[in-house]
Amino acid sequence: MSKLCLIAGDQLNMNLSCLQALDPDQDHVVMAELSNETGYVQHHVQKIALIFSAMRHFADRLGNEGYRVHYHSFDPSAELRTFTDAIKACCDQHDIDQIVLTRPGEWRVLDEFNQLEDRLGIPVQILEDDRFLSTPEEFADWAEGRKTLRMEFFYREMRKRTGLLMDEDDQPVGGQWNYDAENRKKWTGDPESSAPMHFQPDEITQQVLDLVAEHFDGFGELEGFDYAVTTGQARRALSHFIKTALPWFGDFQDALPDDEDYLFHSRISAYLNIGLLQPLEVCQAVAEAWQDQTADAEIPLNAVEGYIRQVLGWREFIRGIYWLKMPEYAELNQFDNQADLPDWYWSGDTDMRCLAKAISATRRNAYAHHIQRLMVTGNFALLLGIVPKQICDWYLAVYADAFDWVELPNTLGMVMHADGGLLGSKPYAASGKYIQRMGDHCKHCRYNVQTKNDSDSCPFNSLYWDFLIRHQDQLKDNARMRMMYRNVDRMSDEDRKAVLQRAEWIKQNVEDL
Ligand code: DLZ
Repeated sequence: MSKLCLIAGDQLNMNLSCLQALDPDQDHVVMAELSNETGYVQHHVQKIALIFSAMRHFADRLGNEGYRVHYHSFDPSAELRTFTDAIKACCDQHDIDQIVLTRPGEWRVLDEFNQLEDRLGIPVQILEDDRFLSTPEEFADWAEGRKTLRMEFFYREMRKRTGLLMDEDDQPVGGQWNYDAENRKKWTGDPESSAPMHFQPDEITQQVLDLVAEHFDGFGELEGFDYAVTTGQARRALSHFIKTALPWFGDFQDALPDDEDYLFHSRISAYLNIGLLQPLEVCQAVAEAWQDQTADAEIPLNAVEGYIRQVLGWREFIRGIYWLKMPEYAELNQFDNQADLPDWYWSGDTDMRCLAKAISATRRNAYAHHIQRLMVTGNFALLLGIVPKQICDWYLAVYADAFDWVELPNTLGMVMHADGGLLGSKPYAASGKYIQRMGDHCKHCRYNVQTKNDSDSCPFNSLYWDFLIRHQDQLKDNARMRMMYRNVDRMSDEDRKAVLQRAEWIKQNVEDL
């Protein structure tokens, strides 16, 4: 009699709770490359390659450490398509008396796991995913009785709980919890940008790249794949980021330069989200580098705090919201959006320079940084009024780090404000002026960012006013929107009419922008 555990493609960590519950000498591990998982959205081909290669490397490591691993390589014609099929195949061949799983990253999969016991007639235990620093239950306790859920307060609790960036009197180091106000500088080329560490594909990765090229023709470019695929490599990528980019990460975190894919961003999120790195080790490495000043230049506190806030605060907060509110959360559509996702979100074929650049970088790298996601592709989707499900599926597909628990609240809540403000206190709606302020896309764009009603006006501009006017009833009493609505009130009737007309034209001709 023995146990079986299944390790999904985003659970690749030796400390995973279900692995800890196994006796390697007699129990079984199942891993499977599955058409059901490659097919629920049109994943970026590099995302599939990353997951398959990291899974294969992880399975090898488990094998070397004495585990009995049953690994199913991708076969498009295989009857084995789902997690349930893979588990059942192992149960049919071995005398399994218990199935042990770790909470998956998606409600859909948890639902599948919850049905296993009835389907297979074998007891199933679902353990907490302790790669995270807080559990859904702890988050629910924290959220209980609060009128609004704000990341900042949750983050402070997490700082206290972990002791990260806290002084000996249990106060935040430097006297402030949050240094975000210092993190909004425009970048003009100095200091030189730093690229994330590249990894040359090894034999396993090359086999995966060949397989993906043969069987998948979805979104993005496979050429240039250079992700880390093992924990060892991911740790080197983290050290490289700390040494070469962390000192400037904070200052230029929101910058939007025209020709930089990464600037000082780390590209660590994919490694965290598939399990190659653990959030605590990332935060501790960053905090220690600041304490010991081990980078190429002085690491300021705003950079360190900003980075740790993303991992310890935002990432955990987002996951808490996901498990607190699913499955109803996925259906929310506060603004009753009806517009379809323009086709050029897939091709990048638009004259709007900021969007074309963000999408072409996404096609090349399966990555865009957070301001491209929030204020460029996201902002346009919000202003245009794209159906939340369509834009959420797009984000889930195109980024290597996108899994439902992280992508859905970020897109539906933060980007689209479709949860009515549960997650963010106001919609992140902005005109082209914001994009102009943060970078130099507008200089190279055929649209004029200075105007809003002309035939060559930046589409963000008229759509921005149109968005404010359309949703006035819902948003005008929001304290953080008052200034915007004062500007709406100041508009002449003529101006208002012209802006709405131009916005309507844009909506009718969105595929041709
Ligand atoms: C995203 C993904 C893909 C593309 N392929 C697989 C796969 O073949 N096998 C697997 O175990 N996991 C894969 N994943 C990750 C799963 O979709 C992910 O585990 C669930 O969405 C839960 O987060």
